Amino acid sequence: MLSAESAEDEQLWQQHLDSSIFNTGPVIDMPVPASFNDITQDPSLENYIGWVWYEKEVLLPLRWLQGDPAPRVVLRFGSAHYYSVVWVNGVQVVEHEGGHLPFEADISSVVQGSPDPLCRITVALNNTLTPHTLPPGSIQYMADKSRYPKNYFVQDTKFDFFNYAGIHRPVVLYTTPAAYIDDITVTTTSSDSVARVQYQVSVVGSTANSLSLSLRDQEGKVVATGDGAVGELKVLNPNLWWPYLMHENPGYLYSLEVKMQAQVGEVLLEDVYTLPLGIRTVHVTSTQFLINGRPFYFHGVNKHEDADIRGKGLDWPLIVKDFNLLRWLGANSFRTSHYPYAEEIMDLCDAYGIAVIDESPGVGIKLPESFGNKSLQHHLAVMEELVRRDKNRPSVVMWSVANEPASELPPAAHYFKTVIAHTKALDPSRPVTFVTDANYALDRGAPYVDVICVNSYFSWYHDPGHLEVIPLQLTAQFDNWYKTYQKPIIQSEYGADSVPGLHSDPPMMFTEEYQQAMLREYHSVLDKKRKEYVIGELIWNFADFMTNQGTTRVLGNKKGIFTRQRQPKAAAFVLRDRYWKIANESSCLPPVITSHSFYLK
Ligand code: GCB
Repeated sequence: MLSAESAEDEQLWQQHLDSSIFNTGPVIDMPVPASFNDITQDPSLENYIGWVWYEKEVLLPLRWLQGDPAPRVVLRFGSAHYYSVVWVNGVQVVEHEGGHLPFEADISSVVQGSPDPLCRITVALNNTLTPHTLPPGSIQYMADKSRYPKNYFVQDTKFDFFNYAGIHRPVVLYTTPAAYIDDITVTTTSSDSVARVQYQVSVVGSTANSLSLSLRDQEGKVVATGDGAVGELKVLNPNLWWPYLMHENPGYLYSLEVKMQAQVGEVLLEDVYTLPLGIRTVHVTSTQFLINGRPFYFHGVNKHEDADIRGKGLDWPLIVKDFNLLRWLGANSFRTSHYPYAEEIMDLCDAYGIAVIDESPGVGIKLPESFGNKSLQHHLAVMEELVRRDKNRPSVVMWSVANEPASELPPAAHYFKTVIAHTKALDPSRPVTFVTDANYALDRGAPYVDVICVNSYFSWYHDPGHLEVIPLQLTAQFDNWYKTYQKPIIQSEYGADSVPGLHSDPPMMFTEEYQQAMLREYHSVLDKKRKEYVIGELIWNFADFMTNQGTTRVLGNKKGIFTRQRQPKAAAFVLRDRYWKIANESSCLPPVITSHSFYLK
């Protein structure tokens, strides 16, 4: 990887493309996937803002380059932060705005033109955020020469996590036939003894094609078949997809095998795609969230993609550890605060039955310019990418379009009305929310959402140190929102920082005891309100995470109930007792099971 001074340096750009970047300047080894920030000892790379370049040479199998018709060769990025331009053998193949979501390029014409199987992939990434990106940001130039060096600038953002950048998720090369299955959409409905799976398949590269579908259960038995691009499969006595702790066999997934045959010239092409499929329904009433017709209470967490060294880079051991911790905790859900998580994480949510509130990267939308048409159009495009990626996932039970925007600004009403309506049009099968700060008494997004998600930090940012105000203030918060909108409410964030190993009794801020005491105060109110219209509680945060440096952050945000290295703080045990207790009360499993034996089962 090599960093360039500025995008204007066209000569340098051309040199990077004409031959390997090894010929153009100093280059360092950079792992993929990973954030580049914490890989070296160089503080200027840690806080680097601007262009970085990656290069990789690969040898393609010869059979990818030949044939009549030759296969379609695709280069796919799981995500890269934030603005990416990609070249293959010096030819630009794709550009993409925004991190957290995949993008790909058909590179067939580039690689098949040359007899040489060597393929040089060059990527230029820029992590600069503007008022129109998601998340938004702005560059502040410090012109005062008596206080700052020449050309000094900082990236200003209004969100509370370190702005890691790099190629964060796997990059793969794959092939399809020249005619291929481009997209599948499924939705499911069910009654007690029969489920219906509506499907829609789109094929690219041929109009003369036939499609056949078969649905297999976990034993491999075919339980329904269909054909054509649009249709319905009927499943008798279905095994429904249930969230973790709501059923003894949560996360039941069928496999939908879609087979396409297409005549292209003289050749019959075949493409097969297998989609994991969960059968479940989601409904919202004025007081409840129903999964498969049963009331569902979110007892879960907010997370971040964040870890030592790799930053936001995908890390399988960490992912699996986190799911083990979630299940240890008795958590049945999480919110992908504050951006879409890796597909690998979402796959495990589907398989383990962890319900997900799938959040867009609409975090820190605070500047007035960020509510204009340019930003709005980008937000709509990002929702399209997110829905296209995650629409078939049973674990995704709700979309969240944003976190704590400055919704007190007048243009916020039109902005969020449009984003929410667009999301509902893209996916009428799921509720949509928008996460608000409890202080925004006048919330311009709330009239359009299905569920109110509210964040509050009583006794922390407000009345710091005064745990005794929580019952009154939290009760008022719930009553006010419910009275105004008559919609179910999730406490989508609450929390307190604790530095592991710091103790005091009586509890004082930043100690483990204070974090525990704050939880207990919140829980006493939540226990009353969950009998009425509160449908969930998500702790802020699952684990400590890195932020920008600041006077309120001690090596990052310490509101985790686990440390950044995934060791439990005292609060984790409070939450664990509570979540197992709630699970045992509300589950359809026999009520005799105690939390511990339930866990060991
Ligand atoms: C919030 C934000 C979250 C922060 C958290 C905090 O309201 O949604 O991103 O990290 O508060 O700890 O300040």
